[in-house]
Amino acid sequence: MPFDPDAAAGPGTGIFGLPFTRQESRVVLLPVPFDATTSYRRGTADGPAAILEASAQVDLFDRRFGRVYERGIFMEDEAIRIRELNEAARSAADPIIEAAGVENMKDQAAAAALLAKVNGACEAVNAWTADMTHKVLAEGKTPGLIGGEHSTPFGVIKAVTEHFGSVGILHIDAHMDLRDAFEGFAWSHASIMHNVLSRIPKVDNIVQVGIRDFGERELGFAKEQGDRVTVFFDDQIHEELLEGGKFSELCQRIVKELPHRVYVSFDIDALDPSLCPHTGTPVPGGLSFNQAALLLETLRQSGKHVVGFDLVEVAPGGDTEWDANVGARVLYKLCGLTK
Ligand SMILES: [Mn+2]
Repeated sequence: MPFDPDAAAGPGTGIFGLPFTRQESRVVLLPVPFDATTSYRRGTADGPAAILEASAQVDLFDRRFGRVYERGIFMEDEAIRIRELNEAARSAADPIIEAAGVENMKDQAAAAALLAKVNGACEAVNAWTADMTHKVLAEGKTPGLIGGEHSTPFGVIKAVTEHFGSVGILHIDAHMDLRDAFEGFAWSHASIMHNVLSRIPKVDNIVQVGIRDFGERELGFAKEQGDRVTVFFDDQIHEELLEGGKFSELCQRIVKELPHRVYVSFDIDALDPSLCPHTGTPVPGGLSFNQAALLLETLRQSGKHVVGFDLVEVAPGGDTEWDANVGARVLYKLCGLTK
């Protein structure tokens, strides 16, 4: 039977109910079920599976993005290796998180051994995602990572810079994620952009949007980076809008800060927490779904080349599939940014 984009998703079909093989697809999604450094509330390791399930409900024609599915979108199976790394890293991380950081632990030798285990697991995840991304890029396809916590896309960002050269990052998040390690974890979810800025010189700049929860040291680090970090704070955005500013103009200003090649890192907690109630570190305020959609569409219309993306921190919870439902719809628009 020919594929009918308006029909209900059939059993055994792929992400968004699509029939495509990897070979037929221009977008390849990598699920990374890893959440070992999440300090407040875990659960994002189950994000990819929940998004896959909820994605069957997404209508394939998007009024803004059109026939996104025509690119072919394929989601890889979860790698058992990542689940194993997560289990090992979680049990090593637990006593550290309980003590609120490695420096508060009584037995410092034991603490150092646990920390080495967690950091080692994170490095293995980074190596795996970089390797997988290089394979996707070598086939001329676009990679999209589905987390998992926000530590997971480091390898993808590294690989896209190795493949394409310099890129800018559109970082949509409630948090700056600029901590120099958090609770001792070098690869913490709260440190992803610190690691990107300090370890990947080919990242030209990061443009952060939706930021509303950060430490003073993070702010200092952002300032030290000069032009390399531009922050559109959530309260500033909303103040401007309350005073009659236009969100469409704001989107233009945001996108203008980015170079031609762009990587998009979308932390679901950038959105209003009513749209992601079970995410790891929810914060009041945030972007509405339509604001996020308009920002992504502005990027698409700019003609810039989106070389890859991630969607992280989506966590299913309770007896509702709401978080994954929202996540799947954001994911579809992210796929719509690609060539
Ligand atoms: Mn984040």
